[in-house]
Amino acid sequence: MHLYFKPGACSLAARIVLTELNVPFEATQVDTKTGLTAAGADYRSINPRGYVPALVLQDGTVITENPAILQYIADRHGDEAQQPAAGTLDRARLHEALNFVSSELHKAFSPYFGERPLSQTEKEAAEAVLARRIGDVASMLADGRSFVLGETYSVADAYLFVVLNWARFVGLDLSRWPQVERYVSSMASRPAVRKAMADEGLIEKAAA
Ligand SMILES: N[C@@H](CCC(=O)N[C@@H](CS)C(=O)NCC(=O)O)C(=O)O
Repeated sequence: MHLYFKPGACSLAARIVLTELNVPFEATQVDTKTGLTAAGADYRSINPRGYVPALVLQDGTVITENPAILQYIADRHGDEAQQPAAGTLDRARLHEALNFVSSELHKAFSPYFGERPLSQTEKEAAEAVLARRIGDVASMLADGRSFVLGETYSVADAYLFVVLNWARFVGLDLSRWPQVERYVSSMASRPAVRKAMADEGLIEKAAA
């Protein structure tokens, strides 16, 4: 498998899942601004939409879109705990969470990652939307659950963690939502998460 990524971007979720499941993979960094891979190849010939992640299978088949990539990896390499069986309520909950992260939470960060810095008014508007969505995460975690599905780690946690972790890059203090702050710091301490982040140069590599 081959993962196309940008350090710290949403593609980190797939790297976390591949690392958690000990799936061998190669990774190539993409500059989404120039549309070139680290080797100078045209990334749009892999994902015509130009954004990361893209997962390329052994036979050259390309999968894009985080929820599809994460579920594919877990279906092929995970156990039923990480990826509940199709038709179960837990599987519906997993879809619910992946779709929420993808279409609501992830997109609430989009204004911060545009071509130019936000004006004060735009910043306040973006922060109001983002705060509402992080509040939704806080409500989901309010019963004390450790993970999206309860006490069982799933691929939705990898994606949720990666997106929530952007809060510190945009200067949003998560201490307003103590359960969310606890969730992020607990996820950040998982060995696979640490390794994946170190492999993208986001944190120091652990001493061997
Ligand atoms: N719907 C896509 C969104 C992917 C996405 O937003 N990727 C961002 C990084 S988190 C990106 O590559 N942005 C660069 C660009 O759009 O040019 C998915 O879920 O995979």
